[in-house]
Amino acid sequence: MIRNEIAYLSLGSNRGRRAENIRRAISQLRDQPDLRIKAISSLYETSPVGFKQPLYLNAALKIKTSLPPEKLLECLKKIEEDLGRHPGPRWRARTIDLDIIFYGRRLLRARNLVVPHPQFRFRRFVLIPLLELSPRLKDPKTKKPIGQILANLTSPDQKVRLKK
Ligand code: A4P
Ligand code: MG
Repeated sequence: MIRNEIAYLSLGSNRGRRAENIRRAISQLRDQPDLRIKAISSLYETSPVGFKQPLYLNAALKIKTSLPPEKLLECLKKIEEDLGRHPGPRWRARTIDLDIIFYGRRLLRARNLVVPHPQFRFRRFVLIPLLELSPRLKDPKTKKPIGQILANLTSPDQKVRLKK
């Protein structure tokens, strides 16, 4: 039996009914036997990072789980698959993205799973919801408080606003 670990997840959607997609992902996570949701951040509307695409809704979750990291990833991929496909072959775009940001204080570098998530330090859309959940949280790799990482970020083009 694995000891329960605290993990932080990032959720994002920019296709279809974005808030509904996030709500459904959370509801599916709630139904998982080996996982408990401890806290859910607000929803944030965020400008897309990377190529040009519609605005995202993003949120973060704090969970407690007995699933080892690779099983947690499998579980997230399954939920993405369940939610991400409209019927019909044309609409295969994923409507939900579920990423593992932290898994306890572990540093993982497998082919299919890197934790902490390699991009999170550059992403206001991840850092701001995380900070809302756990203001004192530290990056297990650099040991820096996430508030400090956010404060040092120079990316004014990354707009993140609370979704009412
Ligand atoms: N993978 C490795 N490490 C992880 C991890 N810590 N958590 C692997 C989750 N997955 C991880 O991911 C591709 C592969 O990454 C997975 O199969 C897994 O084995 P994916 O979710 O299938 O594809 P993706 O999301 O398109 O790729 P990636 O690299 O995860 O993209 P990102 O980094 O998630 O970026 N802008 C805003 N404002 N908000 C967003 O949410 N999201 C993206 C997607 C781009 N721009 C955005 C947002
Ligand atoms: Mg992803």
